[in-house]
Amino acid sequence: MENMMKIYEFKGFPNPARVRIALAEKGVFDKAEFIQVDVPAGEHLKPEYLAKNPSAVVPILELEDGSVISECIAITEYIDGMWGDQTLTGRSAMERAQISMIQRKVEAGFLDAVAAFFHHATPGLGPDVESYQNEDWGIKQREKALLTLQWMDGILCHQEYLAGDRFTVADITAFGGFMFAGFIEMDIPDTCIHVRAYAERLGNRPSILLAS
Ligand SMILES: N[C@@H](CCC(=O)N[C@@H](CS)C(=O)NCC(=O)O)C(=O)O
Repeated sequence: MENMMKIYEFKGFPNPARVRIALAEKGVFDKAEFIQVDVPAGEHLKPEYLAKNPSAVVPILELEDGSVISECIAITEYIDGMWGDQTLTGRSAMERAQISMIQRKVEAGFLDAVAAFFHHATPGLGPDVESYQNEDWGIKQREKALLTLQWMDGILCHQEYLAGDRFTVADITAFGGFMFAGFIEMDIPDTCIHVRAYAERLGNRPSILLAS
């Protein structure tokens, strides 16, 4: 089939969900074949997978010519650019810059920070996978995630989505953060009322229901 893509992932994990949501939003879920990499069992650390992604994380996208794209944001750029209007990553230079700016802040400040807390300040994926842990740093990352939620609350008190009045990749990244936070039972503070309502709205979105 034309443009058939292989997605190496571990279903149910937050970063793979980001790519699934992007595919569902663009209506091209059926153009992807999903290949499971058992991350808790350390399959992503084996030489066959490292040859595809030396960063040892899922997901990756592999095209029919063998080229590989890693990093959810890059994979989403590809999917968004390949099919239809660039609704997720933006059309004009200004729109693209604004979406990119917010996405990056949410990724570094929330999703990656929650992930770092999990990997460093909890048993994470267990001793076979967690080769280095720094608890103090993990705890600091949790504080960073809470500050980012406050910042998001300030945005969401006057607009429906993080990068404006429509759903973009910044919201997909935020949902990955909510998934991760839910997984480790880290609550969204009661004070972040706009974030709490937004997380619920996202959770009911058809693409997210289909993908996560
Ligand atoms: N920045 C990466 C993050 C990918 C990532 O951290 N994936 C997790 C699964 S949700 C993973 O593979 N973790 C394996 C590990 O930490 O050993 C992306 O955007 O794709």
